[in-house]
Amino acid sequence: MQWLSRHDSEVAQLINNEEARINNTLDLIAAESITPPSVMEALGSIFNTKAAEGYPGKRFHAGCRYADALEKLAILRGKQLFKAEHVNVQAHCGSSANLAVYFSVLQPGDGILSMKLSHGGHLSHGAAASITGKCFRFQHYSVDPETEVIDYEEVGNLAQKYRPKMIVAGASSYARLIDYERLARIANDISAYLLVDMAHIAGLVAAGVIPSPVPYSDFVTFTTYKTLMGGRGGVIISRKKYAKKIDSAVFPGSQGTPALNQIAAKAVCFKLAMASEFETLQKNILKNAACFAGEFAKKGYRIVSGRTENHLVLVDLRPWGLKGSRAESVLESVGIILNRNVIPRDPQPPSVTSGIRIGSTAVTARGMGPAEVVRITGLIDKALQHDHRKEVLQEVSAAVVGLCLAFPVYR
Ligand code: DSN
Repeated sequence: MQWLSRHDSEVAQLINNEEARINNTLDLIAAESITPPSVMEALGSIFNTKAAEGYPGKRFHAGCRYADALEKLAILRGKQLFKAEHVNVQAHCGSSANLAVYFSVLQPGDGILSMKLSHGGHLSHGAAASITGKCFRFQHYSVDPETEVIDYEEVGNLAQKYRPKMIVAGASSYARLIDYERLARIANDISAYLLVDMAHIAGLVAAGVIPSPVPYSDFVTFTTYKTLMGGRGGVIISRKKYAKKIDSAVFPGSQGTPALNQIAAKAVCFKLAMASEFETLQKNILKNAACFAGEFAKKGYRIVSGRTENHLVLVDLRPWGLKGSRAESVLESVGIILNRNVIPRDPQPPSVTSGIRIGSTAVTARGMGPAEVVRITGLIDKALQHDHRKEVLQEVSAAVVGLCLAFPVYR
């Protein structure tokens, strides 16, 4: 940061502080990962300068020779990686990607069926507070009260009852695989579109370690910074027949000039995801998540839906009489960073919650394996069970620092 430290020492200091925080804490936030340095170089590159409204070969600004080549490269790699017919790399984030999909083929006021936010869905799947919920008429499906797995029968019944124009699958706190084939059949029966938001699991899908929604879906959206481990940004995949509608819904429909630095980062991220090391990493993310679930269960916590099949574990703290908000703050005080999370049919409000969400991506990327997962779960349990004993919390903090030193973020 040779320029920044000279021009703005305050911001430079905050960046240094954040780097130290990341190095010295354990990141278990399921929506985070470790951004590769090559991706950060692309994000901070000269492509920040370029205005390039439009698409390669059809821009509203001159000087787009390299911008065009870059965007074409990102699209090509995205298509190869996900075996996609059409890819739009201009969406700024996951929510803008979803908004563009809704507006590409629907009219304001049309019906959409998606997963309930409190059962694992996402704000941009029609929450009342989101613009998506204000523009379209959403109905929501749930998870089964017993199994806590998506109630596909309910999805079918709601689809027949409300005849939505689109069904949305994908979630931000759902630990099980989704039966895309079944959802596609339900959508097909009512001539609805199927959108799968695979933001959380895009890396696992890219590596082929869990099934891909692409063959079954009209549209697939994702972000590049969760399990895919790129920088921040959104991507839309669609069947070729919707390519024009998707591109127009992004630009000029809902965005202006694309962020070419982000597009450069997406191209790098797609290339990194094609490497064999990435597949190994994603397999280890799955193994570590399964290990977290097993360890928490052994210690008497309840695992929502009984297990995990992806990178995250939703832990019900009620068997120990604990609340998510308290757990989140106690754990942050000892250097373990995660988020409180509502569990299905949670008696507590989102500001409190009965659960925590554990993601295995960042610790796996640091090189940690099952032995460290066992250790981390033990430390979490110790901190939560003795949250008023200063000396115990100090002991846990010291152990966290030891683990962080042994597994540096950037080796
Ligand atoms: N979707 C939010 C989450 O899952 O935490 C942030 O990306």
